[in-house]
Amino acid sequence: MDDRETASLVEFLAGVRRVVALTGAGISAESGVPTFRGKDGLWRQYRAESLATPEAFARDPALVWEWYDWRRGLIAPVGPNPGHAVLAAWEDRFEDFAVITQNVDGLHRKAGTKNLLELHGNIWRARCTREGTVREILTTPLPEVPPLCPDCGALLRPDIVWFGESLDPDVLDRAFALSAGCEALFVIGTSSVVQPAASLPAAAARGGAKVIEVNLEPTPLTPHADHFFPGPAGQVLPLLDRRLRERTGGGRRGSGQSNGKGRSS
Ligand code: BV8
Repeated sequence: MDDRETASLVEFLAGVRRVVALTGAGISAESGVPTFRGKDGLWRQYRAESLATPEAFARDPALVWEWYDWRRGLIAPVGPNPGHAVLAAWEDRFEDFAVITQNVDGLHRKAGTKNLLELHGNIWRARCTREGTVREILTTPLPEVPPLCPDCGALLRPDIVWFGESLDPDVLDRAFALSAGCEALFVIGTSSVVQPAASLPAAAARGGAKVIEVNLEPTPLTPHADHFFPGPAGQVLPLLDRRLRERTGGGRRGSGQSNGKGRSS
């Protein structure tokens, strides 16, 4: 990490209150959860369009459930990594901190993050296709595939947003409001191609926020980011956090030195 760049970012962060982190599959990679497009990306084995869509589920619900239960089996034994832990700790570091995630693995909540928006749902929840009731199902492997609603016997579906499906409008509105109102937006471990999530950094930049990207490699967002930290999130975030604690002596910050918006006057 470029030391001067880190120092100037830490100096800036020492004076801000409202910070948001947008995360993707990359923040869970060091926990052992496969990413979508990385070399162990799920898409290589299974074409997303063939499984993560309402059409695929209508065509063959058992196949789609087998795929999700396979992913649940991968996620169940793993835990959050230092990247998740830093973001959980930043809820106490910054006056107003939130995590917006594209991940359905539930690891941010497991790390202790409370102020969390799950844009694309959660793999540990299922929804009744007739009544719409949502329930948590933690057992994996699933006792029956496809699982049926214990109340009405109808098919259950993963409580996940599939391609071609709209996100929960309330969750989406809050994600855009948080992004547009923050002073700093961290964009961590995402390929920044899936919409509408990939439009959140632009909303933050329009609101005057600094956009800080952490990724193993450049993405379509990199040319537009104020800072790009190349490396694994589970190493870059603890380093940034340590520098911030050294600068601020550990306590909660946000003495309002900056003009309340990302770019100091
Ligand atoms: C919608 C749940 C209304 C499922 C997911 C505009 C233009 C073009 C297309 C569209 C558009 N608007 C809508 C679309 C269609 C589509 C879309 O965006 N398609 C893409 C492919 C172009 N969007 C939708 O369908 C959305 N719905 O818009 O509805 C509508 C509908 C149709 C048309 C118009 C409007 C719904 C999108 C949500 C779909 N559901 N997930 C499931 O999980 O099974 S998306 C899924 O893919 C993930 O949730 C995530 O969002 C995305 C994967 O992206 P990443 O998380 O970034 O993961 P990826 O593997 O790609 O990248 C990992 C990155 O991490 C890499 O950069 C890698 O370098 C880095 N990395 C790896 N290790 C580390 C690391 N970084 C740091 N540290 C490490 N250790």
